[in-house]
Amino acid sequence: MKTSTQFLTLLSITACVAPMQSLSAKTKPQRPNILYIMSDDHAYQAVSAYGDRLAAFAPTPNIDRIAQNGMIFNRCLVTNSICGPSRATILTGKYSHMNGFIQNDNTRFDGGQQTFPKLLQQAGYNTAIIGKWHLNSNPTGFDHWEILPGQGVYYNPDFINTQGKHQEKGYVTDIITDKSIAWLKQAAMGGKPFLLMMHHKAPHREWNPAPKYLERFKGVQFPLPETLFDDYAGRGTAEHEQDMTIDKTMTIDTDLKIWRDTTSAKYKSYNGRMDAAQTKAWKAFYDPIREEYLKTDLKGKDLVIWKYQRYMNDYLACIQSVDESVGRVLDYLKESGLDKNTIVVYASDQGFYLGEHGWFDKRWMFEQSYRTPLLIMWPGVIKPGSVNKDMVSNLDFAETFLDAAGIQIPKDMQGESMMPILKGKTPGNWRKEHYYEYFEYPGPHSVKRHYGMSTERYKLIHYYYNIDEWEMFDRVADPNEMKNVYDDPKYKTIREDLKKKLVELETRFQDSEAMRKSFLPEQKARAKN
Ligand code: SGN
Ligand code: CA
Repeated sequence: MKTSTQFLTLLSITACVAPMQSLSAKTKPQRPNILYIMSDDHAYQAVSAYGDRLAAFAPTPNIDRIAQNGMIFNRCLVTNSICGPSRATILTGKYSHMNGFIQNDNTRFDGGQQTFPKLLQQAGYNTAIIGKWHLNSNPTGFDHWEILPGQGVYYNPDFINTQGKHQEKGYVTDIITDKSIAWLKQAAMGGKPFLLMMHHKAPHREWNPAPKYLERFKGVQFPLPETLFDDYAGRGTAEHEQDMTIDKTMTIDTDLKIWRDTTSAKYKSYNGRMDAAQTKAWKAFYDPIREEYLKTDLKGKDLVIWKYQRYMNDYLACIQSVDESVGRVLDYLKESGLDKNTIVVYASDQGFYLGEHGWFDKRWMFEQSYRTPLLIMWPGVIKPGSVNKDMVSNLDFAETFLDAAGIQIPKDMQGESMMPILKGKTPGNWRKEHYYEYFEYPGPHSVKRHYGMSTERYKLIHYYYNIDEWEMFDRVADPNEMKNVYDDPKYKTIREDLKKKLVELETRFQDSEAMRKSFLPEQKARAKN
């Protein structure tokens, strides 16, 4: 199914569509620029173009412009719902067990391996990455890189480039945008097509909004998710033993900025990065909330709802800066005329829970973290206002960009080019099943290791470490994924079929029980000795 479209073939097709018509037969057609914008932990529920429950309350008009001018993907899935692994998959077009970056903790991306930016660079693209990287080794395959160390911070952040580390003044989302636009300006003069990966830190925990957006949602009561008070009845040990609830895990102090002890070292170091004006804006906003909180002495469900509202205020306010950033770069592309030949992609590294199942964070194969927002515009190729429902994946991004640039897709990449989909024609043999894996246990939020597969309707999940439990969900009968039907006799035939398909997927992607075992902490400890 791999459509390794040759450059000329691609052009003969795209030339039929509007803006390309300006090219005379003799002009050497240009390869498209690629602007890949990725945020960190941006839930599809918080992109208003998806029309989810928050859409009317916290619109993202600039991100939505990409959908209006291009295509929105309703089911873009990730291979491993966590930061570094998603990024490594995007770069390599390979599952974590193949590219080696299986989890955030104690893992270093092997920058010597094949990545799509390297292949674009070798084919004459000018390549850059600006913003969050989080792969523990320095970027390779980029003509220019300027990244945040690790997770990075929101206020007056440090950046690393080939010269070392330095601090910048301001708010991280704005700085990444300024740097990106500055790079675009000079890249446009070089005469080469470009790839820019603009990677935001926002809206990652602890959701620190910019001073100008602190009050953006003042007084707004956000609608609650139906499953905020999920008790995990009927589901397994993994759901019962996780550590990611708004109720128990989310902290009043760092997460919600309601510091009860402002003399604590933690408080001081937390706010230590802010300058006087930033601190003043924060105090003006959070101090009255703190006083109110201390007075009211909320408990139980009332406290969970209050925390959820505070969480949404800050999370969505961070996204306002991201949306503004997208607006600024789209405006710049238009002003400069670059928009005509630039593919603009907006995605997140994974999805996120905004109170669904009582959670924040990600990691699971349930929809909110398994799905990631994806919006792409490409004038003359993608029909404006297109909606796609196919199961696409972050595994496909590398292949798609290479294909769009007319570069042969290496055989060892494991995804598929989405080029036919972008042109509005999903191939008949497009994937009907998607394979998933998650490794970071023990680790933050205690989500047990699992792997599994999904079809459009069903999901099959195997938790294999410390426990040996299976789950199966029917998203049509149970869209909120609250009922494990694995042992329900009514589903026996479907279950057996899914299990067979799961084995086929493992084989196809060169995964196995032995492979999973090789990544267990016990194995790693043994390997070190
Ligand atoms: C930090 C966060 C976690 C989060 C991981 C991974 N804790 O450890 O909540 O799951 O990052 O996030 S925090 O208190 O430091 O914010 S990821 O996006 O990098 O995968
Ligand atoms: Ca992330």
